[in-house]
Amino acid sequence: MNVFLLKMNKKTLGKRSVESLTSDLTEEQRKQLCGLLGNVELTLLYKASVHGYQASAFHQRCDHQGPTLLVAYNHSGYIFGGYTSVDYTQCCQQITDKEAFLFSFQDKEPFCIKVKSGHYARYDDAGGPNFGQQLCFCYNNQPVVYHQGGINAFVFYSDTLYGNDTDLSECEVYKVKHSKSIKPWRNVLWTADRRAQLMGLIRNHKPLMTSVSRVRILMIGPVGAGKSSFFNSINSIFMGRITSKAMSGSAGTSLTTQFRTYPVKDGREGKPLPFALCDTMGLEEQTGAGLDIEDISSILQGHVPDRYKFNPISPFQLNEQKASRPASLQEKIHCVVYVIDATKISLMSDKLEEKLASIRRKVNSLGIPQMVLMTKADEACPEVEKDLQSLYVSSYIKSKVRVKVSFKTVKSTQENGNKLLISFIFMLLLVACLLLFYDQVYRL
Ligand SMILES: Nc1nc2c(ncn2[C@@H]2O[C@H](COP(=O)(O)OP(=O)(O)OP(=O)(O)O)[C@@H](O)[C@H]2O)c(=O)[nH]1
Ligand SMILES: [Mg+2]
Repeated sequence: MNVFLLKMNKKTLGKRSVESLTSDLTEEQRKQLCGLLGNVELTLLYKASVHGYQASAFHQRCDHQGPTLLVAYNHSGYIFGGYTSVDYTQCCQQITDKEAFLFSFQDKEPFCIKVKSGHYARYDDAGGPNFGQQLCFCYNNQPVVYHQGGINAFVFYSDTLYGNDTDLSECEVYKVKHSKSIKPWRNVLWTADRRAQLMGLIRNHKPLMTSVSRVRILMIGPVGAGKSSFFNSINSIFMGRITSKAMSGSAGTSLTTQFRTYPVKDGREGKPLPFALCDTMGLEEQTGAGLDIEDISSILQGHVPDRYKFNPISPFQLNEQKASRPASLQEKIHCVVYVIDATKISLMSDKLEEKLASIRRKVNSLGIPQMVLMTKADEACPEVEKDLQSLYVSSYIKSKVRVKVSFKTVKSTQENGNKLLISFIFMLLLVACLLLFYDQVYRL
């Protein structure tokens, strides 16, 4: 394992100042964890294998240190823990901390579970560190983690968080220092002028081929990834008010059961814009469930009519009359967008990845341009949730932008209309612009 050295803080650690502690995190893992926190530096304060698993050893090094990140390791290869922005002081009180979160990863990138309201994020006493009094590290001064019910400040399952393996091989606590100089990894001009300019570009866009009056953009993605919400967001922007024409929400299986082609108008009485978003049923990992690959093939070739009800057991059948004539260029799909939930990227099953790969092969074979739209960046990264404009500053989000096809980040709307902030309107426009210009990059 690659290791890196972190110097102990001389002032706070008194006699032990000559010692240097070695973190068990690889450089890559450290970067990923820093990404969850924005632009920060981590300094290792406490390492249980060196200082002992006793609560007193933990408090001696970690009290009054400001924000800290606890990182635990178990024998099943899970690296998990939590962040708190509030000092440990042994005040014997419940701690409210809206910024607290739990995280976990095993090989892939970390996922993050934010505290529900912030209340009861920790109980601060002379015992070992705990989150919500639900997840207690170094419980009873032993190398174990203990999960107890009761206060549900965090919603998590012990199998996904640490594979139900309660024995710790290490426990570390880092001081988290927020750095002021933040350099974005993508430059975006967050101004109203720029937004108006982008909207103008969309309104005046002319597809390259005269036989095509509007670009048909197909959204494909796992159940609940945010396909329908993305359309609602784009539609809301141009209608100038919150709309929820496409049904969206959370359910075990796809809420969208019909193929829908949604044209977008420039305001209530406005003229149709030169694009339409096509919404599909969500993908599921099992065969015979969710959107079928054969259905996608028929959609791409322009055979599937609007409002066709998907049947995962029996894919779309073209009637003989229609089969005899190929669909026109206007009816075909001109661009495919894979809608992927940022919070689930690292949890995506191999089967679902395989399904996506075979869809990509099909889309490639038809020469249709494709891109990935990453949703729920706010849920994936606490920094982005606090301030959407930090999207292109977040190294965590950057680490997710690594797919082979062009990967564009976006925050789409939630049912809660008042969250339609100027900043994410801006991002949606940016993405919409990119989608529209694909047909100029690749001929239709
Ligand atoms: N926080 C957050 N929530 C989102 C975002 N995009 C979508 N959601 C929420 O995610 C849930 C699922 O969104 P949908 O738009 O219904 O997802 P879908 O891909 O159409 O799902 P199916 O049709 O069921 O396959 C809804 O509750 C949305 O409000 C986002 O960017 N951030
Ligand atoms: Mg949907």
